[in-house]
Amino acid sequence: SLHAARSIALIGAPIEVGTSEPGALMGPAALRTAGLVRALSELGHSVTDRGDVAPEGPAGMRGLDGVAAWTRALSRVVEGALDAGSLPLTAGGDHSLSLGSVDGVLRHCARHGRSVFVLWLDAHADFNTPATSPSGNVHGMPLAALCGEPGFPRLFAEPVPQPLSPANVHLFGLRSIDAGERALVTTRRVGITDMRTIDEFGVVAPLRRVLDRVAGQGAHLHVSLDIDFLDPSIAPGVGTTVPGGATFREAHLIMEMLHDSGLVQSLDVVELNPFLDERGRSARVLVELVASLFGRRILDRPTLPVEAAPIE
Ligand code: 6HN
Ligand code: MN
Ligand code: MN
Ligand code: MN
Repeated sequence: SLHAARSIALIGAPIEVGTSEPGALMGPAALRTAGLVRALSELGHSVTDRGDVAPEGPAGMRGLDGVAAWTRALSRVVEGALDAGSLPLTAGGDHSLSLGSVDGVLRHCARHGRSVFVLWLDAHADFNTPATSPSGNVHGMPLAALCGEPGFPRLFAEPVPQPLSPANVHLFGLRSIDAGERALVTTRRVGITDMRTIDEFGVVAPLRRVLDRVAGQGAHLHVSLDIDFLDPSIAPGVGTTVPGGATFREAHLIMEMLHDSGLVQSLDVVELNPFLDERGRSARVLVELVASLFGRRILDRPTLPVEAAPIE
């Protein structure tokens, strides 16, 4: 393949205290059953399954206190994986797990004087605060907390040395946003490619712009893939389906472009709810997409320029 073999640390995060829909805690198990480790190993990567992380402190609490216990544990494991030269792949679990994974990335990168860029593939903005959230569910809030918005109780073990800059967050696939978070992402100047933009321009041009920016900054690229980014017709196993999502082809091409960029240094795969799935379809789609992000391709050659395309 185009890029060197990686050392990948698979980190299970069976967290569902950030959502009101039970079942996401089965996500890591379903991704393993769908062959995640095998798919990545077959591509030549060295994959270490670190098993499931356990929350630090009293478990089982819903809401922000319960999420804080997971955040601390996950941050430590993700930071440790990066320190060891591995690429952390955090498998959820609801999207509140990104508080921990991105916090670990921020701490690692702060020590290396490196900026962090987050690509958020999601139907939602996940930029609510406790004050704006219509549901109170923490999985709708991680980006606001990571960007240092006020109104959160203490979630992180220590204050983040370098909070995430909203200008270094890009929401891709957005099609459902609450009034309060819409105001917030606008004033904070968060980057956004919504579904309308994708309908008008496709995924290639907007994504290339984002990747050029990341490369220009020399930033660490963290990708957070919420399964509801995909259209529910191909991935029904999620509690927060929104019609009009990315097709398999669009998502697949995004993964191939991310791979070819060589920029991705950490990944979350979140919100898979196997209890709501149909015969493992959604878990299998996610494994397909992750394999493409890590170098699976149809032919072992780069895409040819149009004028060089083979003809019968
Ligand atoms: N997710 N905006 C809604 C809320 O409750 O704050 C939905 C959040 C969904 C969160 O999909 O990760
Ligand atoms: Mn590093
Ligand atoms: Mn999300
Ligand atoms: Mn979502």
